Amino acid sequence: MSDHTPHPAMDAYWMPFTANRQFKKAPRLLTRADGMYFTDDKGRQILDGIAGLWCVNAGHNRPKIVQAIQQQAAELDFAPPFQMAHPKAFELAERLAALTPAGLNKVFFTNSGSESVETALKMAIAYHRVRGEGARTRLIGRERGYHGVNFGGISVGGMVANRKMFGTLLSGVDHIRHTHDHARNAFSLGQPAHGAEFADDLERLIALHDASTIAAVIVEPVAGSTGVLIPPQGYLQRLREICDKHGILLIFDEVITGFGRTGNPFGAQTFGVTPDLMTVAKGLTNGCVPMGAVFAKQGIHDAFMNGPEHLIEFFHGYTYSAHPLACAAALGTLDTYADEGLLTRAAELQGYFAESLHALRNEPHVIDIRNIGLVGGIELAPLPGEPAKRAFNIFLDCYEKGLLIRTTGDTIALSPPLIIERSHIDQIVDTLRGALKRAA
Ligand code: PXG
Ligand code: PLP
Repeated sequence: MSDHTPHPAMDAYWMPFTANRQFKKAPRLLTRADGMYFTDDKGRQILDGIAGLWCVNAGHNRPKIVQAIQQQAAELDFAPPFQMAHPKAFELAERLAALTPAGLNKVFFTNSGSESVETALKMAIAYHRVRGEGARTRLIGRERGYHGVNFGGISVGGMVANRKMFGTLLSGVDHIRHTHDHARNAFSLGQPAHGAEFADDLERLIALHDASTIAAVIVEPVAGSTGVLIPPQGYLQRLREICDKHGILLIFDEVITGFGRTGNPFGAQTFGVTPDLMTVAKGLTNGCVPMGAVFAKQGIHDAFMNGPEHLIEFFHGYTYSAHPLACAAALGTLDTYADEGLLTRAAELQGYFAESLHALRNEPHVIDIRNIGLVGGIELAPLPGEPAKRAFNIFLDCYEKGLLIRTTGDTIALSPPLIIERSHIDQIVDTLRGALKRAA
């Protein structure tokens, strides 16, 4: 924790989703983390307002997770996951199946949210095929959706910057409209009242393509990366009903909403709608070791278990699926969540969090505030002709003042570790208030 950590050479590292040239002129380097705080290379404490990147749900440097990883590295560093296994993979799958909504009791491991999405999309198409409905190959995403950065994920995703540079993407993909309705829903507390009918847009695509060609619909219960869009009341129920009516699988991408973010273990439970497949990552290991997973309904899994027993049923998997270090980290994480009641803590704090955020509604530039559980979005009017710049300037200002937030376009996103106390919420809101007042 020295205040003179030298800057390393910065030429070689091509940074992901980063303004590389700007960053390297004024680097922001984190060197340690504990609880709710990072320490930067100058020894300053930075309050973590976004759980790292929506993933460190139990806060940083948690003893049970650290010890689990250390012990695992010395005991079994790697075990091949194809035609072989290690005990913790099974233990973790059982523990997870006990947390998921009823019916989602099969667990397939990956190494990230992006890989979970590819896995779920492939499972959906293959499921229909093994049942003799091989014409169901179309995938339906949603405008303003984020499903990671691999080709399947950006194809069903709906963020233009993530798509436009990469050619024609997957064929046979279409999108329902997004759920954002600023005119009717601005400054809603929790779930907006208007917009259940946006789900009916799926009927439009079914009328165009015919249900017999559609494998699955994938949506985030709460759209995170695109600026914290909360599902209107009744919207997810309606989507579920339409999928059921037409034999289409419903996939919830819970990479952000999973592991306590909305006040229950999963968003599916908060919103009372159970998908057929569910993708997770991030909070699964508290961000400590990369890991993702897909939860599948029993019937989806069972549909594959038909041919001769010596044959592989699903031709898919990763070298690092169920990696021992990741399994150990996940078990330590689930223990920590359970010990401290973290998977429902957002439900206890959401009232105070919402009230505190909404108190910013009359500050300069604020045009909307959105919240659910311990996730919040504050949308700003853009600087004329310079979209995203005002929010980015506020991000830089907050960092100077010791607070890490995230911005997407002109929306500020907050998703603090679930160990947060009211005093930290006050610090976040006070820092933001100052930055909004100073902002051009
Ligand atoms: N699905 C969803 C819903 C996500 O939020 C992914 C898939 C991809 O996960 P990986 O582990 O491959 O990154 C995500 C990831 C942001 C931001 O700025 C959000 C994510 C990742 C990076 C930045 O909001 N979410
Ligand atoms: N590329 C090559 C040449 C490989 O041999 C492999 C895996 O064996 C992969 C890519 C995929 O790597 P992973 O299983 O880590 O996703």
